[in-house]
Amino acid sequence: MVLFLDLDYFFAQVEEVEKPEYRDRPLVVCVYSGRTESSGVVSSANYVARRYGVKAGMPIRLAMGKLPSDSVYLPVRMEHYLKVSRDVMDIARKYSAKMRVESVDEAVLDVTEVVDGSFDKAREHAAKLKTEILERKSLKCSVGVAPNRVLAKMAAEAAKPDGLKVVNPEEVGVFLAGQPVEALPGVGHKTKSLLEDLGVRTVADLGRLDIDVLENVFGPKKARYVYLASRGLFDEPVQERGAAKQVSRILTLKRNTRSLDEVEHALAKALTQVLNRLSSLRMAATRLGIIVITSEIKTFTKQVEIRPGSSYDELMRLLRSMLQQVLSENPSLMLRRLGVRMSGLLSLTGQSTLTAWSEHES
Ligand code: TTP
Ligand code: MG
Ligand code: MG
Repeated sequence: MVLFLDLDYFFAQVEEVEKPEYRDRPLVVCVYSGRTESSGVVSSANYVARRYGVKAGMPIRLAMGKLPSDSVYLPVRMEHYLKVSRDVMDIARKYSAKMRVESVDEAVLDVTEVVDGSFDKAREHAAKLKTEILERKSLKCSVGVAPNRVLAKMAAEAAKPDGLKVVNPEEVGVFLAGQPVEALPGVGHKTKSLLEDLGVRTVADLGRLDIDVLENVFGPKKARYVYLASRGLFDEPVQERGAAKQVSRILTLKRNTRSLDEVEHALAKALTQVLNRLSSLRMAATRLGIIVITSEIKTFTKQVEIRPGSSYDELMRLLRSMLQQVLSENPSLMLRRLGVRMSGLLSLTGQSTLTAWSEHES
């Protein structure tokens, strides 16, 4: 039995909690690229801003066009969010020793043993976790409890904001049937449109397809996943990550490009995920690298030495400059995938944190 935790509008909520004067106004946290005053993308939007159609990944300028004039725009404070994230994860860890930090604001916990397999007890357990996070960090989150990880994540998503949803084994069929395919974790735009070509719109439609049909379109690995997940059967154990020598994340771009502006969001997202992983491992890196995979599936990499605990902005600057170098050395290269790798890892023991490092060193 799995409990899935996801903080609500995480970065924006942290800002809202710490700056109560902004409460009830549309608030967006932005990754500014520095190119012009308003170039960059939205990283997180509170629910008031979302009512105007603003969401993560949107260019800041587009968001400004949608939002009223009293809206609040704040720059990301990544080190701070990572610290808050660690505090939340430390609270969550008390609710099961079998826990995995999935992202800066998500954790999965196998709670089977802690609640003796009882979904009623699991609901109480989850409610306690929500209360403790609210009391100690003033943060709201949404929690899903279900027989496996995929279902628990979907339950948490369905419970947003500030919700708690338990899907017990008898309810799985009904819960899944009503959902659109894109509610399944791992089903993005591309998968969704391939499924549409097969006449599939809902998870229930998907649950009627044979695995061979899926294999023809997606290959065996993804086919197996969507086949099982749509039936509520995809299951894998929750495991803590082992010792890491390097941490990397590679993302596929929406389309092939040479434009730095167009890849800014992917770069920021990959860096965020890498920093979050390092932070949850309590590690700091001494090398930063960029991984470029071209439209012809050639790979180029570059790396630089960094000061452990370098700021997010500094790291973004270095990544942009390495990318610029790769582009100017290869004038005909088109970017297809982009990745960030941090290596030369040092363990941050005891109470020291990334923030403590950077404060100490600067
Ligand atoms: P999410 O959990 O996807 O989003 P959220 O917490 O802002 O909103 P929700 O209530 O729907 O959970 O992501 C967690 C944080 O990761 C988010 O606050 C900011 C960051 N992030 C980005 O920087 N860019 C992105 O495209 C996304 C999706 C998230
Ligand atoms: Mg969230
Ligand atoms: Mg999340």
